[in-house]
Amino acid sequence: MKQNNTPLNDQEAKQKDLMPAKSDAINKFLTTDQGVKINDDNNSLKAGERGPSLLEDFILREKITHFDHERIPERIVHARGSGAHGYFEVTNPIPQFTKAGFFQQAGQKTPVFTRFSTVAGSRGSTDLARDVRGFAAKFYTQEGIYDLVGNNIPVFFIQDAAKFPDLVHAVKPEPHNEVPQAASAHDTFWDFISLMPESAHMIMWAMSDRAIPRSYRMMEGFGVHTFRLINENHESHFVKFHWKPKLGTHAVVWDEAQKISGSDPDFHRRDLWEAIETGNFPEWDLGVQIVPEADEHKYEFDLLDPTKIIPEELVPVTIIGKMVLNKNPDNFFAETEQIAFHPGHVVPGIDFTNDPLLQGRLFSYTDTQLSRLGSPNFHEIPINRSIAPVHNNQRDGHMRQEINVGRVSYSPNSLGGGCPYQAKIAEGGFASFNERVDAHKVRQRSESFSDHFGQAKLFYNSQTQVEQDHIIKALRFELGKVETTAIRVRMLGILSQVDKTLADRVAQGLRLTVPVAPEQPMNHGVSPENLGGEQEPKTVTPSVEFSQALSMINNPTVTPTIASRKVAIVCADGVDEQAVLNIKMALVKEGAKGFVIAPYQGNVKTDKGEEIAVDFSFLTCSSVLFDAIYIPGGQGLNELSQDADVMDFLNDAYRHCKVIGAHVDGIELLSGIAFAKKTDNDEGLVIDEDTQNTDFAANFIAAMGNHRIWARETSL
Ligand code: HDD
Repeated sequence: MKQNNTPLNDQEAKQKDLMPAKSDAINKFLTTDQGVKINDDNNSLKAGERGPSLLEDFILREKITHFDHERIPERIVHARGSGAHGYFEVTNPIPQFTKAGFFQQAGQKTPVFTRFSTVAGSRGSTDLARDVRGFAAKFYTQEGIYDLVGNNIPVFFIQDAAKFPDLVHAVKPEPHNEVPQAASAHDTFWDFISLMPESAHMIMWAMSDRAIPRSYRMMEGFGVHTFRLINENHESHFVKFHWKPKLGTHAVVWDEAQKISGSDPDFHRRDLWEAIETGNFPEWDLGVQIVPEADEHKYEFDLLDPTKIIPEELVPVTIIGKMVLNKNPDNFFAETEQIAFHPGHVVPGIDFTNDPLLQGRLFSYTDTQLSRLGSPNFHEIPINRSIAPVHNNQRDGHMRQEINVGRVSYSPNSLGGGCPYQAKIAEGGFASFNERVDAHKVRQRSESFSDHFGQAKLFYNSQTQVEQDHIIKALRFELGKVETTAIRVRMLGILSQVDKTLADRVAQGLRLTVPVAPEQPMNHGVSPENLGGEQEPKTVTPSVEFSQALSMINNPTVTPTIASRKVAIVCADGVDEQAVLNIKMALVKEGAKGFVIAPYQGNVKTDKGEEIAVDFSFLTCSSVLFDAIYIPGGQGLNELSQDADVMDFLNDAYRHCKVIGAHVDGIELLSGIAFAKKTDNDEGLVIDEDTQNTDFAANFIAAMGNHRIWARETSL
């Protein structure tokens, strides 16, 4: 700001190298919350310039009071997250299954806000924790708010909401010392899991690379529970929802995830933000698996059991629409933090099943919004407002925004002409599916929920060798951090019921022996003698033994693309200028971007005596933040070969199976890295014979399209 407190004009801002700020305060006076213009925001009101501050200073008091109350309780789970605005567009209407208005016509668009999250960590925790990712979409439909509050994993740890507080207490930092943050690798989590065989299927997913995504934009999403679709004839079909990312489903590797957590804990948040700012709008197809009501009992698993998937081999996924996220929030707190999701926010045409996990959620989410947002009026916060008109007799309460007029706030009434009045079903009134329920009141789990290992096996068997190795390593890591040997052993007992070799290989890493007879208690944390209404666990052989869709590597669902991927161009003074320009241009054409990395910030001098701006130095970034590396030729290579940071940079990129493009002279540089001797026949090492070699960029880009060179791992 200038001395006289007037804003900088564009010219002055440019001279000062300032980005023009996006703000609703441009050319506006600073005021108090009551709209009074402030003349001095830097000095409190004092009795004399060296005297005490005066209580009378309403400006100071207002500012500090507001500041003191800036935080609201973070979400008890899913505290860490990021979101964006966009739209959902119908591509394949399904009126035969649902009367929901926003699924009726091809081309029809509905605004959405979608928030992605981790589960266990606090609001400020790292994005790259090994964890399930939340995938929650709010649809602002013409018939009211619809929330699809799912995860990036299609099953859950537990079958009944009664166990949710226990699960969350177990995974959160331990209560005595609040350690560890955003990590399941500790005793209380594995103690609980080892006593809950129903979590075996979910554990396979959570220990797989699904739990360390490359980007929110490269994750699948799932509604998890079986829901119902209801059509105009009040007929019900069961439905499972799937989000399929346009960019494919990709992950990082665990060593990389841990290093990203240090280099850029905001990696996923930044990635989503930057992609949208640069016009690389993330996109997902929405798919449904539909099961007719008559087929409710057709499968060897129960549709109401949230620890089970419906294999795509049994019921294919039909794509019905797409979601595009094309606008970042203007204000993180107002939108991303205050958004209130609820699986109970449904519109006519969508309904619940009796999944006992879902039923518990239907209570929990309103309750949690009351505690987080502090008032039953949370629906009036702009990000939560329905675009369908809201009229009812709910009144008052903390922070009420609506000024309801008139004297009538009750029903039935005659003074208000009976308004607002109920809508008939034909007028769009919501009516629950009239499922027949005729039963005893019991605390019991259905016998059909008792197979805990069949689908865990299916998942494990559907993984490629590399993916199975990653699951084994993850389990060795997690159980290796567990201090109590009895918990490790009990967990090996669980794993042995999924797959003997899996259990043996985990055990080898822990120097333990897999117990011959897995320890009981074995069902829902209840010992056999206390089973009461519980059912003994049983193992069912799945009708599908291998499912292509469950593997990320086996299942390249999309045409390979490098759009929005980042390439580090490793440079130093004397670098081949033409090579840098060539690769940058080739990457831009594919929607990707090259970044110049050098031993120093500022610029590098090229072989032609020009200067190229440096994006990051080896100090301010590391190769885990990039998808691929390019080493151009030139004099700079000598300097680079002397630098230990450069060697670490390349070593990591190589170990993390990233594509490395190098000028022939740059290969020398690679001879310094640990695994260089293994580089023969490596499809991820793309050699640039000379700067005129036009094939190089095409080959480099084609190799990058495969995401990672997994063959390197099996040969390490
Ligand atoms: Fe939950 C938040 C997803 C089971 C209770 N949950 C929350 C969010 C997601 C999920 C994505 C974050 C929404 C956002 O971005 O604001 N939760 C799930 C899934 C579950 C699940 C897919 C199982 C299939 N959750 C679950 C159970 C309970 C809860 C069984 C309680 C009985 N979940 C909550 C909550 C949260 C929440 C305490 C915390 C903050 C919030 O709701 O708004 O109510």
